[in-house]
Amino acid sequence: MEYTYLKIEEHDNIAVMKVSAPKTLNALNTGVFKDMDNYLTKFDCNKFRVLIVTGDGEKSFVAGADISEMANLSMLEGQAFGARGAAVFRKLETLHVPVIAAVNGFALGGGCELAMACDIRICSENAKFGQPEVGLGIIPGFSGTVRLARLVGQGMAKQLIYTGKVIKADEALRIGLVNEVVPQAELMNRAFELANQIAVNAPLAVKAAKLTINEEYDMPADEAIRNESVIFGRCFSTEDQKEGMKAFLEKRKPNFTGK
Ligand code: CO8
Repeated sequence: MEYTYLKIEEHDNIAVMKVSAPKTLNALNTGVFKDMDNYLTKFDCNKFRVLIVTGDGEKSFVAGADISEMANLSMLEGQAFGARGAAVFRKLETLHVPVIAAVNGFALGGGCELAMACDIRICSENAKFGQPEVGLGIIPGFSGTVRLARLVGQGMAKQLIYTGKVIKADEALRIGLVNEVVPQAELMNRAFELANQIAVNAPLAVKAAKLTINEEYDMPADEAIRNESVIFGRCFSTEDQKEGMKAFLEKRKPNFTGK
């Protein structure tokens, strides 16, 4: 399928989804969401074990929602636009394989929200993060108020959202918004290195770990602990569990098939 606003690369079992809207520093418009939704809907989680999300070019990951598209929205249109973006980001967050954001520049507003919907965030030294929405008369609308507070704590999230301040990569690392900062030239190599470290593991176990961690976030501790036991038990019905443990005992590398 051809996409207007995405560049897709597929390497063996790792896929790369690059947001590409060069005239607006990869800002998120209706077309970007349509392309993302289509790609994620048809994404083959049996074939690919990791998805990497990045932005086209060296300057910007995603510079937010497209301000020219939002400028004249009515209240109901604003709600619909926010809900559309939030639904696509939720689809990414709940995709059955891990998603790595390789943040290669500006990650502002909807760009920061896109990165936060990914499982793991790494960034280049020139990356900048922020939720500048209140300076435009709106609030984060693609679940930024939800995910930023969960990632960095309410106090820091409130400070960032109320001030709209843009922070550099080292500050994003300090507050836990990103896991690693690397030189720009190394960013995609590092993303692939991480993706490969994930891809060698049992795909059903990785998927189960992702869904379990996501699900348990909102559960009371006792329920979460019970939930983990049930999903842990289910792993013993997979061929990959048999293969993983057999390979260990036979002192060889496992050959996981995702069954
Ligand atoms: N939307 C539309 N166009 C944009 C955007 C954007 N978010 N960001 C950049 N552009 C355009 C610029 O207008 C410019 O276009 P042109 O060449 O036609 O003038 C081009 O991209 C290049 O940008 P600049 O010349 O401004 O480049 P600089 O290097 O000088 O500055 C910045 C880069 C700092 C990233 C600057 O462009 C900027 O501040 N951009 C806006 C960042 C921002 O405020 N993002 C948040 C938007 S709000 C949001 O994301 C809300 C999400 C929730 C929505 C809920 C729905 C209701």
